[in-house]
Amino acid sequence: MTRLSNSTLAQVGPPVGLPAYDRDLVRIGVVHFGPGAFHRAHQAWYFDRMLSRRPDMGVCAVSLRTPDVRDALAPQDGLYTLVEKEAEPALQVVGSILQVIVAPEDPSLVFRRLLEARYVTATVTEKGYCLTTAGDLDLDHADIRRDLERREHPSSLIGWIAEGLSRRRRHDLPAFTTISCDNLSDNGLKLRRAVIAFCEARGDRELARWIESEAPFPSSMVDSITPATDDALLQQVRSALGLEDAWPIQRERFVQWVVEDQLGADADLFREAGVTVAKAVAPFERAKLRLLNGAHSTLAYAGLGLGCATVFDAMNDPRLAGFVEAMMREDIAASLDAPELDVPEYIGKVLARFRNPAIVHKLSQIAWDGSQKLRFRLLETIAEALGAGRRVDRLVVGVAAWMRFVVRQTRAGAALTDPLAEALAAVGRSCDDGEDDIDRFLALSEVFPPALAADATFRAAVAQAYRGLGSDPNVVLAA
Ligand code: CS2
Repeated sequence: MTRLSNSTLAQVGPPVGLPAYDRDLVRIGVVHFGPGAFHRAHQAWYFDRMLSRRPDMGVCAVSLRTPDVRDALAPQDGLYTLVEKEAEPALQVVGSILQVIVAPEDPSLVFRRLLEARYVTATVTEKGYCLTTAGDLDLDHADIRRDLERREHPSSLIGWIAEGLSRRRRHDLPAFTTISCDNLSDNGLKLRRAVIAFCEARGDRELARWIESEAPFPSSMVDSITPATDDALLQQVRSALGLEDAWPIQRERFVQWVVEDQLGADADLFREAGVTVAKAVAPFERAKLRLLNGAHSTLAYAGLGLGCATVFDAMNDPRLAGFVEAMMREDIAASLDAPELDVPEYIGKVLARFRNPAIVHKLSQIAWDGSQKLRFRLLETIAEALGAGRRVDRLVVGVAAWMRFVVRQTRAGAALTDPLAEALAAVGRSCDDGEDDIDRFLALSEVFPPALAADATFRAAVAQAYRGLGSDPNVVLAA
């Protein structure tokens, strides 16, 4: 079958949507690190909308390691199909990605693009920020140590941004604006601090000061449920387009991007494309991370333990659905200070999105990288609840279910997708379902901040949930 590309695009017609601008006129204005499915479902779609108004928001996507996105998109001139999975699906060809570079293959080209771009965006997942549990740059991280030695060939997002900004300064160019689009609390602040700490660690004080005063790092909250591409999607796109698309993307129709107002004259451009430009992003970010992602991870680990495969399945199990709703409405809501948000209504909408029958969102996908996700999704909420003297018995269930998940996977000889996989497997192997299991997990300082790990109330609550999940999950979920 013929491949989707610039030269075959004219064969595609309604109901499939097409780029509403002349692609020949588009110029690169954005360098994006980490062009996984989420970027292509979310930011690339927003930039596509901006291109109808201004041709200088084209995207150069940089893959930090693997060539698979480049290999799929290069023969398609960067074009791909985005499918909104609803009762009435909508298909659209997105044209904002002009180029995909595999960074290790051509670092000098990445640096050239960083001199041209006004925006740098990133979806490198939680682990890509190389942070300690205190939220500071981990100077012992292997990638950071390597990048401090070799400026010309960075391997981490932090190394790329620091050296990219350094070159702009040397060329007398203004700093680019860097927007983190990952699910971390205060993502812009943390990224900015990490880049500055990196510059200081390599002895570049002046650059650090220049970044402090000149380089914007707005925080941002991103949201749209994006299940991995599957065969059903490939088929659906093939028959709708009459063309082969090697890597279409699917997501729900709901999509939200809240960016802190450090966009200067471009704020209106972002707004017109549907972005919420806000003075403070933290209230949106916390609500989303704690309610949606916290519930997701809880459903994933507890649901997999009960034999569910997808979020939809888990929401059809009244025990899980009831538990997660109570946790959101009673425990997580109490931790939010978001006067501009109608929290009960927001919770209702999130739960309705989880029940979308057109979305096949695998719990095993959400279960990836638990060691990195738990902190932002559950542990910060738990630490605050403990500080305020609120109950934590429901909030810890996702944490205990994660421990059970690690033990189960290890016993089954199944690989864990997690940057700490080796350490987790070692813990999993030494577990015997007794009390000591909890201490083995809590000793993982990359996961649990020391003060939380040492908190007796926390430990007792996790131990109780862990025991309960092993003996009678119904009792735990009825809490
Ligand atoms: C999910 C998120 O995979 C996961 O961990 O919780 O990807 C979630 O679907 C998005 O954050 C929704 O915006």
